[in-house]
Amino acid sequence: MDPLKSFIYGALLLTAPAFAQYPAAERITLYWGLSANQENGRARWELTLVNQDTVALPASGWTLFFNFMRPIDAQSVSPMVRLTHINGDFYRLEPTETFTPLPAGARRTLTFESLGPILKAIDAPTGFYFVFRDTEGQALPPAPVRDVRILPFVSAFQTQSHPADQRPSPTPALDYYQNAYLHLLPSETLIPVIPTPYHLSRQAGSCQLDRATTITYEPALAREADFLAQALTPLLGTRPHLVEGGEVQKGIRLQLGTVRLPDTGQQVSSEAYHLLIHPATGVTITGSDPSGVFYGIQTLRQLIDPSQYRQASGAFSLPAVEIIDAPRFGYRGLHLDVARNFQPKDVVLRLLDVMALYKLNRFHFHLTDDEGWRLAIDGLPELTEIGGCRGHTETELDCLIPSYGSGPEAGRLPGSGYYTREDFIEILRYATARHIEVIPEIDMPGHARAAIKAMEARYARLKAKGLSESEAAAYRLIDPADTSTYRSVQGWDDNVINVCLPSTYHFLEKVITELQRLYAEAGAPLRVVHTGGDEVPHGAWSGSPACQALMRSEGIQDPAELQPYFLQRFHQILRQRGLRTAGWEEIALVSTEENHRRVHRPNPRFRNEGFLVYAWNNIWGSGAEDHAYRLANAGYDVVLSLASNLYFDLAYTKHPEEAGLYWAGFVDNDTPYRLEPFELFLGPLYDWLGRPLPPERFAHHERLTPEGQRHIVGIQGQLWGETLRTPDRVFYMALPRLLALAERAWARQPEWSQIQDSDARRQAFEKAWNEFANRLGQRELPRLDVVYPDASYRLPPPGAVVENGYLKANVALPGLAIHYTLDGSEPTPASPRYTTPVRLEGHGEVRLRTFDTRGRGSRSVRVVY
Ligand code: TNX
Repeated sequence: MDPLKSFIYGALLLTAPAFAQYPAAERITLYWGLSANQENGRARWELTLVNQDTVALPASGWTLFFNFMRPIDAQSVSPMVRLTHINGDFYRLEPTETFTPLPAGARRTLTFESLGPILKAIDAPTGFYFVFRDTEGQALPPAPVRDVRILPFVSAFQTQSHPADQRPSPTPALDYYQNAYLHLLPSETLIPVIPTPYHLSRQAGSCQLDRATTITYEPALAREADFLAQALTPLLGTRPHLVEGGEVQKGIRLQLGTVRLPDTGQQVSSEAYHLLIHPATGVTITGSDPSGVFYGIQTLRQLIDPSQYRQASGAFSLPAVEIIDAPRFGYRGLHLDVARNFQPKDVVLRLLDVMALYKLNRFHFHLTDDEGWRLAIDGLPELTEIGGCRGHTETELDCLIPSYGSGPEAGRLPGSGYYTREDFIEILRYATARHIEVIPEIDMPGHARAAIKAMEARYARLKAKGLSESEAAAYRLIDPADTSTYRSVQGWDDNVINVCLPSTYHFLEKVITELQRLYAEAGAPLRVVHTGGDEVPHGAWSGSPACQALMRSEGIQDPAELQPYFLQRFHQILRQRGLRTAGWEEIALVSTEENHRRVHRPNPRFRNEGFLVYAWNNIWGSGAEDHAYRLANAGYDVVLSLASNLYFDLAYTKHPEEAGLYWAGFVDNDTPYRLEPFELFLGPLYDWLGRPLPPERFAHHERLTPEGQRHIVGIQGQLWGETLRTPDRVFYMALPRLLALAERAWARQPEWSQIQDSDARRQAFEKAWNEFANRLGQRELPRLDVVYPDASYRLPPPGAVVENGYLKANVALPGLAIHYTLDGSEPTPASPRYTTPVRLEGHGEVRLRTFDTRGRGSRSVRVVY
């Protein structure tokens, strides 16, 4: 060897130990598969590491991080690795002494047991990444594992959570028979508007609008006129002419005036409208107020047949009708959690568009939680710089740890992200122009980890800069001497703010002040602040010297009493500023022991404080099904946010590939529609496992009193964010369920809910739902295709059977197209369209998918014959 070469070689040898050899993370494949749902309520699963690289995965020097939404029993894990729960849903896996190197090309399977059954691919662990260490023990940059494969759910145990689980998993045949009562209705028989107007009468003829159309409006309606002009522009190919005041010959007229309901003659002073479309006089919208005019405009938009958008002829026609309309409930809400996964501003704006189209008027903006703080607050930059960021971190002084598969790379969607002041003001203005009130939620004292960590980072930064203890700790949210231990529902052991510190209230005042500034700058009304208040883990504050001192001075016996103490102070801060206090049901409940059972009762303490209470936790079979009624009967204003019918983060169905959670059951398109706010106990009733619940089980449940009825102020759909990893997923979960929510929130109490006989009621329900499902399939979903094409709603897969040599297929929303193939290929819109039974010869396989008018397809289903 020549001297130079041997020198280089020697130098390499000397430095080589610092570069331990590891396979590239991109060349490691992980397989995850469910092995069993055990009778003891645990799930068993396997993780297989396949080393596709040419170097072995060594026996030490590496850590594999991942997220998993349930507790894992560390003792159950294969002994060659050690599993540690870090916090929340974040875990670490390291080799033990018994781990032998995994050679190039080899695979190794590890087994795990976690609490709770697993039914879906979406339950698989996510966000895997390696941290390798060099021989000095220095961590190398984190290396994400990109190739993670979920083994298909094919066995019966994988679709059954428990031997008692009665709920069937969807198959093409099951869907076919479940859809059997639905059928395509002639389009001209459908009610042309969602939600159903209070009164609609069709008149003869139609009204033509074209490029010469003028919109005349009263000065107070300039914003509504502008909204209408924008909505009509794509149809006319030009912006219609706007005229303030004055008389017009033909066109659209917007005005304020008295609106009376036709049957009772009752005058409605807010959100009501009268829409008259007349062949001779054109369109007149009279609103009780600008909101009423706005809703008249939205109805007008829906009267335009979606096919007219595609013609783009510069003109369109409207059927002659008279509509007199007013909402049943004043609160018609949608909630969006942007903390668990962040949703960019454009997604929020589009959701607001869709809400407005269907006359929803409250946007409950869940801006903060354990896993993120998403709103910039002037003067507290750490809240978003650290609280709005997730990534690999040892200290959490720079970023929060990963959650929900957000991975090691800080600053990336959807784990990281926040709204700047400008973004938020734009959202507020956009909502206000659509008559939507934005209710901000600052979730406290639990679900507050992002704020806590951000304020700890602030404290550390200011201390390091040499500021005094009191200056540095001015906004601190924890008592550093607190020895309490607890575990929250989502697995956190440090997510509760300390309610005994002056700095906590200082922080609150600061945040509320900044919120008020933002709203004022946007010209948006801030009337209600949602304080969260949900799921405070037992054990919090018990080991805090600051709390012990406060309890002594306030005469508080039990640390659990500190939550109402905090609420009282939060409420005071809000009241002083003229703001209303809202919160999840926990803010108005106390738990007591009755007949050896823990029960929750309305807390008399706050009943006259004007709280707005969101009732949510109503798992059927839990005994808590009447919390909403108890609260309303006790005098609390209640928004029905019930998980069983209105949690849009729950999966539509039990199919393993249908994404979403399912802790309170499944929420299909008709589930929100079935919810009659005044009749929660209409049978037949089933528990969350699908087992029939006899009426005796509800003998002691409270029924809604006439007084209680007045306290049901409305209903709301919830989009919790744990699984909302992309904008498409947000719309998939929101739509079309949001339209059924809107129907229940706005339309009159449905007739079927007032029928006593259960068979007759079922028949009436099926008739009503069939009509509504036709409206979705034939009118509203095709409208979304052209008006808001990015609002990619879920398409239900077809039901199908082969019987007596014929293929028969149907769909849950009549009007959607079904296309099929017989050659094993994936159906496309170019494949034959199914309209009537198809004769099949011999044996083979049919594949079918539902399509929208844009050519977007559903999950494909397969029938073998
Ligand atoms: C319960 S509802 C929660 C949320 C979760 C949701 C998931 C409520 C007040 N708390 O933190 O995201 O379930 O469905």
